[in-house]
Amino acid sequence: MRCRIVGAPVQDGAGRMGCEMGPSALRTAGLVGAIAELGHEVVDMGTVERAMVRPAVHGNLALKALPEIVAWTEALTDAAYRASADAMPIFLGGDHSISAGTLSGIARRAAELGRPLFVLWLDAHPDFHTLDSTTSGNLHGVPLAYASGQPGFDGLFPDLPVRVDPRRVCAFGLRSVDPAERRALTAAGVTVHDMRVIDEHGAAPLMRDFIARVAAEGGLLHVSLDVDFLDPAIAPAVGTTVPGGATFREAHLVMEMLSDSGLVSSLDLVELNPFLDERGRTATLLVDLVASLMGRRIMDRPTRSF
Ligand code: B3U
Ligand code: MN
Ligand code: MN
Repeated sequence: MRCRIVGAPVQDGAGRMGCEMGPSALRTAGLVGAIAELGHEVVDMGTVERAMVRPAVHGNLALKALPEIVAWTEALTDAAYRASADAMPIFLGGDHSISAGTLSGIARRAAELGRPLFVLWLDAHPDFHTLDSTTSGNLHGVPLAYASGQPGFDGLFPDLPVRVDPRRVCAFGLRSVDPAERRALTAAGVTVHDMRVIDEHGAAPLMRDFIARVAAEGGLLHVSLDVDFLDPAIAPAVGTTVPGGATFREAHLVMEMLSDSGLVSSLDLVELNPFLDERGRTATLLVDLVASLMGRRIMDRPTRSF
């Protein structure tokens, strides 16, 4: 596999500062080496620069840093489209607002390749607010709604070249969903495997079904991994901790199953706030999860052969 590392040091979409340091922490934790060690070709493409900021106004006065996030989305859409030309891009956030751009660029690429794009959204939150429905005003709460063509972004966010079909999105690990998001997720047809569902059925059968669906349609799969998908006890370096997250073993299993599938074509690593970390343990865990996704195994065989 060919990988491209793309730094996206965005922090204006989160409620507190620090995600800007995410790409540095992931590099310091050895991301590039961990991927190369598994036999992949990996090139660190460096850091995306924000586009020029233009004034942007919206009636929702709670919105924070709208012109900045619009400018980042513009730059990241372009970067994601280019980086996905002949390789698997790994985007280092940065808060989750980066996915407005990464998804939009990847969706354009998938459409050009004539492949349906599926999205696995690993997160405590669905990030399915519109500019009108968000009450916190933090724009890391809107990227999935924007990229899947929900209304109200027109004329402010960049025009979407191609939208992500929300019926091909699986939100996995949710446990903090606002009422407006709940309604919109259902109306849009997003598959929601919230923590209740995961507890009842187990992560493995749910993942197996989703992977089978992607494979059956010959799809590409974009994985968006928010640090708060993980339980805060194992991943403290995030501004929005929500108890009851994925365990170490669940998270690695998800990554290993994705690896076995061979379907993952792009990845976001988002919301790492190194200022809140404990001696780099969250950054290190993320690197280990990426290694599992890229083929690191306990024994030298895929689990599915048993
Ligand atoms: N839904 C809330 C909380 C939130 C969303 N994403 C994160 N937090 N990381 C909001 O602010 O929109
Ligand atoms: Mn998120
Ligand atoms: Mn989250």
